[in-house]
Amino acid sequence: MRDPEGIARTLREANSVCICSHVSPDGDTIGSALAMRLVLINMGKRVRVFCQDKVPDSLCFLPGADEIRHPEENTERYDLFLSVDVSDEARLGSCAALRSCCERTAQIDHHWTNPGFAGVNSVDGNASATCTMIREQMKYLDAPLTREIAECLYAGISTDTGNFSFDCTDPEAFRVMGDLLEAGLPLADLSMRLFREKSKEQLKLLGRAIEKMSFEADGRIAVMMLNRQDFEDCGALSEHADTVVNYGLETIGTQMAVLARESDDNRIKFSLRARAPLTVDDVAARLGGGGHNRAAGISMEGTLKATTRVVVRAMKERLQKEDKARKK
Ligand SMILES: [Mn+2]
Repeated sequence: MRDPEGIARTLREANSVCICSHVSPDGDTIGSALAMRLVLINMGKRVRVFCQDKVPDSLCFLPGADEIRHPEENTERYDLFLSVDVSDEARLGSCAALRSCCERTAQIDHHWTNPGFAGVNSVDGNASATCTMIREQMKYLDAPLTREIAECLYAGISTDTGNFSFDCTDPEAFRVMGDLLEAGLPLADLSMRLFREKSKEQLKLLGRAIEKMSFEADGRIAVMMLNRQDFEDCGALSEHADTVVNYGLETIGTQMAVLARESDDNRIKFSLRARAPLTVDDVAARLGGGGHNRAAGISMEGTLKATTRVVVRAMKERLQKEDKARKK
């Protein structure tokens, strides 16, 4: 349940706040943390933001990103521990230890599965992003929306809604966007940075993967493979291939896509995608992986070709199951 009043009261009572983001941070948890940081600084509080893992390069331009600290660097005490966009305690990672340096705990989050692990909880599984909840929270704090805060909130809302294209994109997301634009959000510049820009290494690798793309099951499955030589030739790292699989799924006629890449630990890493109503989390789970309905991953031992054959076979079986279900 949402509790913006409870959170507002708790924040007002605190003179110092320790804000925490989740492990493997994304735009929503970083945007929420940095927006709250600015809101609380403007209210005269002492604030520090923590995250166990490094902020992704694509988010480093956000105001205050260079102020984010690793939890082990902390030497201070705080009145309040506030986690944002953290669905459960495990997602705090090593930030969990910071709670012993704080008097009270609170959280703002939008995951259905959140068990309400803080002292004061504002949780709403219907919110498209934690950042939309932060915008509402600001109203309860009478906090002015500055251009810098708008940039942070935009990063969260735009990434969690897939740049306003996922099913979770709701009227509230657009209402908040109206506020952000009024506050001077440089939309064209930021959307370029967040959704279009790629490094030369990323683009070269993408070219390589698309050139080698093949199709199975009459074009319904797109298969992409990147071996160690491809990464070397492009001067690229494994993370540069993170969004490559989406291009497979964007091919007309495909319903599933897989990217197989040789990783440094001698394992083969698979990224799976599906269009609705097909799912890939079940395919991944069968082979020891996991993930979401339409975006899942697997890590396997073996050669690139042999393991890819195994994964593609499982994907074909998933397609056949869907075909049978539809005939009924
Ligand atoms: Mn989120």
